[in-house]
Amino acid sequence: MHTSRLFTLVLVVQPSRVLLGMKKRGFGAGLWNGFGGKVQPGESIEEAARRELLEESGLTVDTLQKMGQITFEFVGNSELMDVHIFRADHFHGEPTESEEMRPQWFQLDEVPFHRMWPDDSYWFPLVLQRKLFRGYFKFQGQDTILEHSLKEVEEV
Ligand code: 6U4
Repeated sequence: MHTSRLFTLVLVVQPSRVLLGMKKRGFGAGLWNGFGGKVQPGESIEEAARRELLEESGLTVDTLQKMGQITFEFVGNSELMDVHIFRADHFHGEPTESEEMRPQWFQLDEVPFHRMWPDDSYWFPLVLQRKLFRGYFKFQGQDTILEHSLKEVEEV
């Protein structure tokens, strides 16, 4: 039996650039990623997304658009990660380094996919095109995708 745990991931996207954070510790350390983490008891997924964005980047947003949901399975780990992915086009504040993340803007044609989770190459373009999606990725370690599926959907 696989149980799953809820996570959030927020991409702040502007017309020519996207904000990513270098994860300094914990899961995915050394990789550029969106901002997010575990949904805590008593908060909604969107509340968690806003909290993690603020904690990790220093930014607040008015509107978060739901873009996708991806289930990750890691061989040898019975807990699935259920990651809810959001996009924000406007923000308040200045990107600020936290204990967990070092934020940096990247031009949209210079997204550092070789230093990101390998699944990002598949779904990141959909976020930029405002396409909604549902996906599944099965990993061996952090580098190898053994199986995956990804489809566009009408509603997340
Ligand atoms: P702690 O340190 O326990 O408070 P927390 O910030 O709650 O951690 P963390 O950092 O473990 O959670 O969250 C993992 C983050 O990594 C989430 O935003 C989801 C994201 N993530 C996990 N697997 C991913 C993958 N394969 N591709 C991707 N993001 C992934 O792009």
